[in-house]
Amino acid sequence: MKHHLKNIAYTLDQAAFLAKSTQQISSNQTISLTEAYEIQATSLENRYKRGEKLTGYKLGFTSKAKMEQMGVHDIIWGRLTDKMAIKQDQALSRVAFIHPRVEPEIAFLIGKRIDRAITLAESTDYLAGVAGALEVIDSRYENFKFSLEDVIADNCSSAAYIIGNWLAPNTAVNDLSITLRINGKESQTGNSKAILGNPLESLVEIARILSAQGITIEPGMVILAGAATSAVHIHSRDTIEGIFENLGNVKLNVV
Ligand code: OOG
Ligand code: MG
Repeated sequence: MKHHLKNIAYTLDQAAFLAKSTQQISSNQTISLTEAYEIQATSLENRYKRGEKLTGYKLGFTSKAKMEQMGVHDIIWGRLTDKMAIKQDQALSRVAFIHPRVEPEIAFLIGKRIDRAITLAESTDYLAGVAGALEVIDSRYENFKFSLEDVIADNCSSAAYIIGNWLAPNTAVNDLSITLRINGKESQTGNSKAILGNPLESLVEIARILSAQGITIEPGMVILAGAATSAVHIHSRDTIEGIFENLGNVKLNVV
């Protein structure tokens, strides 16, 4: 790997580790999409060296609301680790992040190894569960501003996630209303069909993208389908609730 790409990977990892923002890559150099994903993979190596384990994958910009909020119009994918996983009843520490935002997500628990492209019809055969979830994103770039390549290199702003109770794999996930409530007040509302027309399409997409690169999705891994609504800034002492029709609620307290 080219030396300058390795340096960017290290800089982004340190920005996340120290919760200190860094300059956009695109403000002074051009990188390709392939290089952006190479930076992401290399940056994650630093986390693995600190003992973190890969727990799954997330998709980004799978809904119009997200694309329009961030001005990026292509599907992206990133990696999740066990350090990002927050257990139910565990609080989120505001100071561990730069300028965190929260968004409601649909989560899939993989039950059967995926090593090829799959169809929508067979997608649920690969699941062990489905759940409502909250994702905390925290761009490592100043002012949360980035190009498509920037955000991919930055592991798609992945920062933390919390998953509600897992339900049976055949539980309906499409056409469900989703509400994000902050401190008891409705902040965002959406519908899960805003995610590629059906959140299960996110599973189809990630299977297609990763299998083409020889990356397998293993049983026990989590897939986040991408938010159906805009993301909202988090402050200390916030109480955040994701309310998912058919899937239940997910609560997160910020300290
Ligand atoms: C990038 C991550 C996008 C989603 O659900 O669309 C994402 C960002 O908005 O900073 O997680
Ligand atoms: Mg997301």
